[in-house]
Amino acid sequence: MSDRIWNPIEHAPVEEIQALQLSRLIHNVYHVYEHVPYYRQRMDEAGVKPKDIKTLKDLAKLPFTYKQDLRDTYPYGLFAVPMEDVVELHASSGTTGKQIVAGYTQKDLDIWGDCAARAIVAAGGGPRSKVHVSYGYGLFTGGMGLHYGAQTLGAVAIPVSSGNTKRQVQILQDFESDILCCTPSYATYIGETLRDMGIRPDEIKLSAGIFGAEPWTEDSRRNIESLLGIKAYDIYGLTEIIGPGVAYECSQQTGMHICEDHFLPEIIDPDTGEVLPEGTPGELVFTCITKEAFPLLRYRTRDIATLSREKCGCGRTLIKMSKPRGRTDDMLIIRGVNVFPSQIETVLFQTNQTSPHYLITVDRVGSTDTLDIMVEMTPDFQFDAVRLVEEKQKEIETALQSTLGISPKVQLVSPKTIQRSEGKAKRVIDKRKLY
Ligand code: DLL
Repeated sequence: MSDRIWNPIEHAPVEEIQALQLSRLIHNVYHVYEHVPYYRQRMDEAGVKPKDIKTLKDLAKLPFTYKQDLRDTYPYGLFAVPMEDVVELHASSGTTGKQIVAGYTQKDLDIWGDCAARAIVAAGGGPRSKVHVSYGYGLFTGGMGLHYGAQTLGAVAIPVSSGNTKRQVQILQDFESDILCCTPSYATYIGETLRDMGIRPDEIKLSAGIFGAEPWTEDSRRNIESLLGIKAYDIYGLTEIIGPGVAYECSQQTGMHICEDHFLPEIIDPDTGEVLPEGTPGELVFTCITKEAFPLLRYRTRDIATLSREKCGCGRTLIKMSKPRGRTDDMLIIRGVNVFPSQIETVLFQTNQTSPHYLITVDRVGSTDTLDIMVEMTPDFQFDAVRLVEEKQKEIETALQSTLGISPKVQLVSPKTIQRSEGKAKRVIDKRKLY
């Protein structure tokens, strides 16, 4: 049986979607060329004019846009409409350098609301839902994005924002919210707080959660589902493209449908820039084909994923992306070996008596990289039995060594030692970058 959908485009034949994409792409390439001097110059340098874009394949002729381009034109240099048409700004801080500023016209906000509404409906929501939004409000796009989604649907948006976790639980109980939106790490924290407060999942009315803004594993999904007694759905997005709702998960929970009627996806080889065939992992690149204020062309996200047009059991025809495996810049290279934090998380979930809370520290001693992992244990773990502690440490080190191909040093710590996150979790300290 097909899922309920919000926008008929979600079920449209692929040819119809592609025809729409082409006409929108052509229109937006002209819009950008005519209104953004920076893009005009880049396209002129690349020897490509708007009239050269005749098919979807011609997209590959356009130059890429990099995060650095956004920094070089900070704050408004890539806006394609006069400031009087901009009605909202958002920004993402990032860890280094200037922040990225994104502008929206009213039409852009309407598109955003529509995309986020699709995500809420895909998670089983509708006009009667009460959507508890614990993503941060402010310049971060998480709060406002899901808020607009809920209101577009005619549902109730509850703008709780993040923080004050006991109060979150109280509001969940009293307001009888049925959909929770926050990062997966905050969902875990809220679930643990519920448990610590002695409240059973069936004592709250939540049925689903829409979690994204950071990578999370299938084990983490199962953990959140059991802590909160809900079905947990993934949602993807980035400030530069629109915010949450670029892609969202359906009942099948096997990847996220991209709102490709607004954002054209490509997968490229991050080293050569070559477009890769469907199913091959590579860097996700997006082109905005309907946005007015800040329409990026071929934006390099640095997220690693795959695309698939395989028929989806939910009935949607929109192309799917896999869960991003993490950003190319999240990948740690330790002693020449590529390591993603999610690989460490998977091992910890497979080990008894460990919690999903960990902190990775990478450093360099002499010319050798070191990898230290602090792992929080569950309350039933007996720290006073020295032999048990040593055995457990060894067990985790061996499992990590066989998964990662390098040997880490593991330190076990007692419950609640590692700071919980109310937004995007910070699980890695790379001291090598500080030297
Ligand atoms: O994180 C937008 C967002 C808010 C998405 C709420 C989903 C929910 P930024 O702060 O600009 O925007 O960060 C964007 O976060 O390039 C990915 O690396 C990562 N990311 C976002 N969603 C997911 C996800 C928001 N579902 C960056 N899985 C992106 C893995 C994600 N990584």
